[in-house]
Amino acid sequence: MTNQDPAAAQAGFDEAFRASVLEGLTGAVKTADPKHFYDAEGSRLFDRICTLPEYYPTRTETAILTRHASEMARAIETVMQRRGGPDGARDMALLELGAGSSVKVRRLLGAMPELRCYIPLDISADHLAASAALLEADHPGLEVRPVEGDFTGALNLPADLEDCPKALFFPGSTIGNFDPDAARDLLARMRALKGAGAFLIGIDLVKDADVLVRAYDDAQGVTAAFNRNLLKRFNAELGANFDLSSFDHESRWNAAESRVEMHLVSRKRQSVAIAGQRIEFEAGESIHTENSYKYSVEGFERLAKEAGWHPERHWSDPEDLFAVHLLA
Ligand code: AVI
Repeated sequence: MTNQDPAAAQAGFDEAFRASVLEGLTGAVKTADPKHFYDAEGSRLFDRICTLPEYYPTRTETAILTRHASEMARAIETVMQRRGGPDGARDMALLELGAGSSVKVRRLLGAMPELRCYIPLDISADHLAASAALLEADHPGLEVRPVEGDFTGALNLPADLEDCPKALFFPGSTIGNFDPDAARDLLARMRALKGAGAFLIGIDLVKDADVLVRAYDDAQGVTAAFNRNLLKRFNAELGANFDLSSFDHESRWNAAESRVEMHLVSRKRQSVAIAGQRIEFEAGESIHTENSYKYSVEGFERLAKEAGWHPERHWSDPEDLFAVHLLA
């Protein structure tokens, strides 16, 4: 990756974004980093995806958390006590990775009236400030300590929170967007985090291929708009000239890799300008924009063990669509 391209800087392009996008589009297989989905418009579209009838993960995980919140809270406390004695549970903070607007954690907080500190960590400061104030209003006695940060890098927690016992919460099956090696690394980094004792994490389960494909290709076309929004960003922020209507959104189940893939498939042979370069597309050639890995309960437990965690137990829904695991 280049550090600074004076021409790009002059053109007003964000250098890191430009370098990442060009690296993806000029590889042997064209790819885009899924983290580029989430500009303001992409985040708005993702919120809509979470309410779609075909996109079962959000409502299923929320139902699991609602139904088993008390059991989960007691199990977390037991793990924390086992690790740190009575203080381990009494002084613990709940740290949520990628908290967004802290909707799902409300189910847990309701079952943890003794909890003194909740640390929502998110890249977006906007989300954090607004929801922190609301949470404190709804949970008197709970200190909410928002931290702006990216869980794929160093967490940079404030000094007074570095050593305290921590239960981690990572809902949404977001870890499914990492390939298994990167997912294992992330789990291992969390295992090594000072004070980390328990980890409650949502994981989407392997299921019927049709259900999976439709979850990423809904009838209203919201996921297609979410996918094409990448090209919109490239046009607006990197001076590209993608014709959005000449790329089809596709959702594919890759059984060998146990993942749903999202692609943008070029309808024709075409040449696109972007950030001073030209990218050539064959008809039918795709930009591979996202992977969403799906795990069996045993498969995820294996990964967690490889990362140094002990799978304590898990909760799922009656249809076995989704699982929430507690690791210790
Ligand atoms: C954020 N992540 C867990 C979503 C998923 O299901 O992989 C992203 C998403 N992409 C399309 N629909 C949802």
